Amino acid sequence: MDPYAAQKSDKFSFGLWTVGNAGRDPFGEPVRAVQEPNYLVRKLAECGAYGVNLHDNDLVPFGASRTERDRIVREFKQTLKDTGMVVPMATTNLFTHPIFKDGAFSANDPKVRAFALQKTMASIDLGVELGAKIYVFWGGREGTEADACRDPRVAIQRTRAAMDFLCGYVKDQGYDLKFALEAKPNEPRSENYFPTTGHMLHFISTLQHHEMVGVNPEVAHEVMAGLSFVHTVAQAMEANKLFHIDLNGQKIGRYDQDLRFGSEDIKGSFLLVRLLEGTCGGKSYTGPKHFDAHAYRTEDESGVWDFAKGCMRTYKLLAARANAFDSDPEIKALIAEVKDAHLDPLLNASYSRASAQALKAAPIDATAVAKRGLGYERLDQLTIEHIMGARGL
Ligand code: DIG
Ligand code: MN
Ligand code: MN
Repeated sequence: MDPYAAQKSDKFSFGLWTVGNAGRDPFGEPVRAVQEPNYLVRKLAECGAYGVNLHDNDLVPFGASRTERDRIVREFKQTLKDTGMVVPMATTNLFTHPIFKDGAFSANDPKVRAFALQKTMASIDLGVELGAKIYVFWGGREGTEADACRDPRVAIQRTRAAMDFLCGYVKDQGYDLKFALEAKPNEPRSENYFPTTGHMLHFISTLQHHEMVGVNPEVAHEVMAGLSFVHTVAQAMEANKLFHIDLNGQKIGRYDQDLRFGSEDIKGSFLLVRLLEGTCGGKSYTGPKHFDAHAYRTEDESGVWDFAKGCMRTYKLLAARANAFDSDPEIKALIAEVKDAHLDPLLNASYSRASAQALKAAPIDATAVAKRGLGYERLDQLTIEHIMGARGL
């Protein structure tokens, strides 16, 4: 039995649009057949996946009648039942139809903003009907080219109004659903509002129902912004706002590549899995591990399933190495908390005049402290050796 084969208990999920990606890009036509959603679900189940995510129109074509929509949903529910797959997350496609060419919630035309709310409410109904507990908002076209087209503050206010309204809708419907906001710095718009997860974390704090809203950080999107994805996720976890996550690979300084997880920046991927699995101490992430990625355009259908299995297998390989890493006595010694019996009580207590006086008077020999080596070269060399299998497993 392959110890790194995916199991449902791993909670790996894929969007229909990921393994269903037909290979179209801005410079070329599709290279693969468009697969039917029920077929994709069955194949994902065979690969050991736990869940499948979807935009409304990944399953129900834009403009479908209610009867057609209900037939499609009925068949899809049967496939979920037959395969034991679940729908952990749903989202709205607010970027393909030309009506969204100037954005959705932040668009200048009130008809567009109203249509976006209408479409999102129907899509939330669909997601809840399929069992989704998380609802993602990726503002793909919420942005600008001609930046004078609207005051960015108005875009923020319109988005806040939409979020507050939709949270109100979820509460009014009595849905057990949380929102997860996904940031991206640009593409397809020249500049996107709320470009990073950090911007989203602040924005959430300004919402009427902020308690039901978290983030869905994506590796590629934070890397596009030149940021550390591990630090992004750590801040979201520390704020108890990591409601979902989009895992993939990305080379820095390029368009949104949505590559197979772990195929780029193996050390960053290792440190991310270590953080999510909690082997480094602290709370682990227990939500669905979603791969928002797709196979290279060079691949046929068998390459798509190589891609899907590769995402999950790499995650499990890195999780095993993270366990070995944090069980390694030398690592433990290198990263052990530095203790100081006199200063710790002062540093860990909240402010008091006494502690301020004591800190002012504390005898600290700056020259001696500055001479102390931290051992990080050894630590990082051992990190590389664990990742390369030269140490640990
Ligand atoms: C792209 O990174 C976005 C869309 O695919 C979707 O809205 C969201 C959900 O993972 N990610
Ligand atoms: Mn992406
Ligand atoms: Mn994504």
